[in-house]
Amino acid sequence: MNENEEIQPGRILVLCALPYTNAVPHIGNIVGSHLPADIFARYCRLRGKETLFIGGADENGTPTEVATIELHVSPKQLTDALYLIHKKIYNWFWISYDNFSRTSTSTHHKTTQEFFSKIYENGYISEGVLSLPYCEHDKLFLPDRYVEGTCPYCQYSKARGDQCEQCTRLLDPDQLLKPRCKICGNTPIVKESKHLFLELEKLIPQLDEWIRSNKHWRIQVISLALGWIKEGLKRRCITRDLKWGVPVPLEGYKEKVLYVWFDAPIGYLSFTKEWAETNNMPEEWRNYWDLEKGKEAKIYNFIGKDNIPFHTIFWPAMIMAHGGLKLPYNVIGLQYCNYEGDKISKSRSWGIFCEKLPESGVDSDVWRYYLTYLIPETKDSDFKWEDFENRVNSEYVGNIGNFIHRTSTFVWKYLGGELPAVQLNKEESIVKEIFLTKKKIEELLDNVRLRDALTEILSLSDKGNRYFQENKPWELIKGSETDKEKCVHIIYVCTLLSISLSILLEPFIPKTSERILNQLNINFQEKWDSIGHPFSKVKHKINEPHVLFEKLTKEKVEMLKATVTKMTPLEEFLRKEKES
Ligand code: B3M
Ligand code: ZN
Repeated sequence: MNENEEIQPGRILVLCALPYTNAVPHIGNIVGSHLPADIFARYCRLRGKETLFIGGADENGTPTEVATIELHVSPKQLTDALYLIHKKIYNWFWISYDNFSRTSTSTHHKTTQEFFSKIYENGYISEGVLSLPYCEHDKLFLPDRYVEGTCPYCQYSKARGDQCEQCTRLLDPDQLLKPRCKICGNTPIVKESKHLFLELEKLIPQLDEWIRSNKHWRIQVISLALGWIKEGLKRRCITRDLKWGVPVPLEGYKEKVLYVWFDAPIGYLSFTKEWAETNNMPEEWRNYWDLEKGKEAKIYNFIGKDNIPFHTIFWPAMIMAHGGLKLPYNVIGLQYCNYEGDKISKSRSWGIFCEKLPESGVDSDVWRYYLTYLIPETKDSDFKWEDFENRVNSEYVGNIGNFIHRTSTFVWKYLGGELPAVQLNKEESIVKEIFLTKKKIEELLDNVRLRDALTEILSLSDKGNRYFQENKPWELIKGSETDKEKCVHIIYVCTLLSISLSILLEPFIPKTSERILNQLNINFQEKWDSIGHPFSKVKHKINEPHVLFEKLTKEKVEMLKATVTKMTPLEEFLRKEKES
């Protein structure tokens, strides 16, 4: 990424990939999109930007239908139950969505159908007949995810009809070698069906130019995108022989629905519209999406690497075909997060599954802290229990927690909870460090380099601990008047540093940041700009300090391991849902 990228004036729209609600989220889903998107959105708000953070459930298409066939429930029953579970988990993690909606809402259906009609009128949709895999046993056309087989490019044997998970290439079901029906395993026959296609070829020059112009994108995202263009884009089928989804608003196709990857990205737009309507500003969405009204706005997409082709080619092509709407400014394609050295897998129950986290007795910020290190920004990452325990105990509690706690308890115990206003020397090295770190963090976060930013904060806190240790305020307080004065000065600086740290940490551990500021009795209007500046002109009283950072004991970790690595079968959720 371009190192000189700086957040400019104008609105920011942060979009997180819409999770399929056909399963409960695991830790990889949090680390791979919701958490990084949230950290970035919180940072933008802190910087005083008008920021909107949008997400929602991707409820349509074969992923949902496959799950319902296996579970013997209707798509509505399944998605209703899972929507609530997803929402509860993101709330628990303090993922600060302004709107977390679902693709089954009427606004979404309406927006999608209008979008389709516009592209159709603009001449980017053509008709064709497809020879599709049809399962005679299940009496069903088998589009995308119903068919599995061998990838013609990389020979991966479990490629899906829409995409190969191994080489990430987009596929059509008829390209698969040795196709099988996902439901019964039989070899499908081929049957003809009329379908609609998005004319991607027409947009190649425009797409190519646009991708190349995005110099600030991560290199792996650009090269993947350009690679697909080089391979040649073919028109892509956008209708499916399914019942669950957004009906195609065109004569002759009304029995079919739109392809899930056609309607899902439109969710970004429809959920923004919904947010605007709910807040009684029905036109406000234009300030983010409209080419004219939203000129200054920037759209950031946070997605997993398998979603890169859809967000750098397919969705941008839809936007181009539609006209009048803004393209993403940055597509942050994240790699995968593994669990103890192996790919997270629901079928093998390998990973950390989020449904039990809220009741696990460990604060969400503890998870957020560690998970930030696992955000797979440039390469795959790996959750390891030992690393989790070490980082939490030595860094989160031992470094940051220790500094903040020793400072506030000192104020409380030795200074009666009060700090007089102090003449601050900006040249003092530790004060200079605060400003330097703030500047570095701005640079990093403007460029969405989240992990490095957290490391910088940690290093500032480390300097704070050393400053405290070297100046020995606990000795000074017992000394002469001059010593006492020096002690007050040092503790004032440490309090200033505590405040600065908690503001810098806000995007990462928002709940704890709030608690620290409450404890220190700080209530700034412009938090970010206050960093490093004297926090009081008169005597300042803090509130009684409580322990905000607690070490993880071995027993606690064992207990966690025993609960959160077990996946609750979906049947159980659906049963509970019915009972309540
Ligand atoms: N639901 C894929 C996924 O969950 C898909 C993302 C849609 S973003 C518009 O990985
Ligand atoms: Zn079958």
